[in-house]
Amino acid sequence: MPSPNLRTFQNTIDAYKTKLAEQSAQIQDPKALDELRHQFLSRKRGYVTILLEELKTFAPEEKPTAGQLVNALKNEIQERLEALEARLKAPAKPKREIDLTLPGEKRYRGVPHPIRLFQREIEDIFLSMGFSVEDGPEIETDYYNFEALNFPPHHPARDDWDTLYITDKLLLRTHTSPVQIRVMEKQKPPIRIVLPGKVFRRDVPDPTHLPMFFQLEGLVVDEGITFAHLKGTLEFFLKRLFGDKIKIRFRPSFFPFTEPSAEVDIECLACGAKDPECRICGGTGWKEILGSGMVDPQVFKNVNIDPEKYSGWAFGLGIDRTAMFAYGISDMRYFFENDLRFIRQFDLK
Ligand code: 2NL
Repeated sequence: MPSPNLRTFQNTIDAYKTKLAEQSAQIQDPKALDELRHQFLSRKRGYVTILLEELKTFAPEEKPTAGQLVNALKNEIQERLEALEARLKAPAKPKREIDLTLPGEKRYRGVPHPIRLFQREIEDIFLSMGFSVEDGPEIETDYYNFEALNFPPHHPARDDWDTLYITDKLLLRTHTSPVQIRVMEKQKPPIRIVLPGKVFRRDVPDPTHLPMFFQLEGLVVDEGITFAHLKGTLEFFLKRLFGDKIKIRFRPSFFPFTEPSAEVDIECLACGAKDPECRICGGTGWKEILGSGMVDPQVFKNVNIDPEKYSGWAFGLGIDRTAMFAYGISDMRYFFENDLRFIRQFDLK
């Protein structure tokens, strides 16, 4: 049985512990912490010193127990003081007053590239006419890029489509036409497709040429397809893209894979066909927008479509070139300089 003296001693120590916990919770600054330390640990009048004095009043057999009680208290005080000190030293979290009436921080979320936007505009017009959008490889074989399209090996017509060869037989496609061949090999008429994609030519960059650009080709194959379908569809397309009032003309031309062939011009939007010195149309008042024609029977034979039964037409346009004209951009290289001040102007949604 502990003596009444030891029990009182124990109660006093418990009371100090409670006091320590209560006071620690209130400490906000180093000065208050010093006062707390002084109160508990001061050599002269600190609580621990007083308790150690009291030890003398215990009988020898109770002294070790009483001493352990004081030591435990002393350790607890020291631990708490250290923790408080660490807390006060830790950098204070900056208090940020939030003003809910301020407008939010706008995050820049990125926009589709202008060429992609323009490509989608074109795709949407053809999708609305029942065309579908197809895709194919950018590295092609000589067969798909040239031979199947009626360019025999060493034919001078290949000079206009000079490109980068990977091996003798593999090259970077010079047009999206190889995809049309691939589609016609797999899918029999009726065919109504458009194919957008990257194409490559051995060109030195200047305001109107880049060694890589974007092309979009279209192809329609079915029984009874005539030049009238070509003309009507392309006129509808150009009016949707440039407005109902746009003037359009068809000019005879040549492509190895179409016969007859036609180039399509629209009136110059830069000068309204009024400036004889116009830098965009060269004073002609017309701007070439696309090439087109009736698919050459030889191309149909190459993909096992019977040219006696089926006929079709195709067209091709440069997406970047047309976007330059539509948006009034003077240099094609702006598209690929990645200057966000340029890129961001086009996403108006
Ligand atoms: C242009 C001219 C053109 C075609 C592309 C084509 C494809 C097949 C068969 C027949 Cl598989 N034709 N494509 C036809 C005429 C013109 O592109 O100036 N492109 C930028």
